[in-house]
Amino acid sequence: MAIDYDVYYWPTPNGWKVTILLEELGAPYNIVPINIGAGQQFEPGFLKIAPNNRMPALVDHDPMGGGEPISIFESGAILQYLAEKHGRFWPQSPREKYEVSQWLFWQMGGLGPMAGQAHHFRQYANDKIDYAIGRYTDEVNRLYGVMNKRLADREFLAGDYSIADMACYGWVVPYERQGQDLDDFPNLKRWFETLKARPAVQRGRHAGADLRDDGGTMTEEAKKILFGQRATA
Ligand SMILES: N[C@@H](CCC(=O)N[C@@H](CS)C(=O)NCC(=O)O)C(=O)O
Repeated sequence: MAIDYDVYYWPTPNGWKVTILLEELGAPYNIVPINIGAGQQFEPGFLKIAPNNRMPALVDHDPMGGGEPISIFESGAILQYLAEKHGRFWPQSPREKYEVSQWLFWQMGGLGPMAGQAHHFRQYANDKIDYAIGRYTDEVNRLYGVMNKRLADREFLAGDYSIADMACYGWVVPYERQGQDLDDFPNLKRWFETLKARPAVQRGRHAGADLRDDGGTMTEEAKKILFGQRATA
């Protein structure tokens, strides 16, 4: 059977979203490794499909609507595309559709970027700047609180289990690195354990784990590639 999907990927929270969804869908995929610590996100072939030099990106060789292969960057858009194409994990009636969308965008615009900055200032920055560490640790704490309240009277973030849950999960996995304690957020902890127990989530979360041999640390060389990027001509 031909494999429709190429996932341009490195095993990080934004990458896991896509592999978790594909695993949940039972849709076979090829991983095209984009080693961001080695600068592969700047290769011209990749920039053609992902002009923001960030992974993940998806190429669908059997696209919705037919025709030439479709390429998509931005993990939220990839989740929407796959969920819509397969008709799962993103109900399309207006009320339910936008209930999921708002939590998906909340992750894309809030939890992901803030937790990313928390990782940056807490782990990666060579200068440990108290103000920046406090700012992003507090903001992640606030966002965890938002999820915790939301989950007080429901199992999932937006109706049934959906792409909104899949998008958020990977960003809660490294909660300790974000300076958070899940015992402070019992509803969030229960949700986290529910997702963690799903075999597809486990497979997606560990997809391509063998690509990384750095044990989650970052070399000085990788830092030079990843940090201090400016506009190119
Ligand atoms: N909003 C983007 C963010 C993607 C993103 O930040 N990817 C990181 C890894 S998690 C990356 O590719 N970084 C490469 C770089 O900084 O050059 C998405 O969700 O797809």
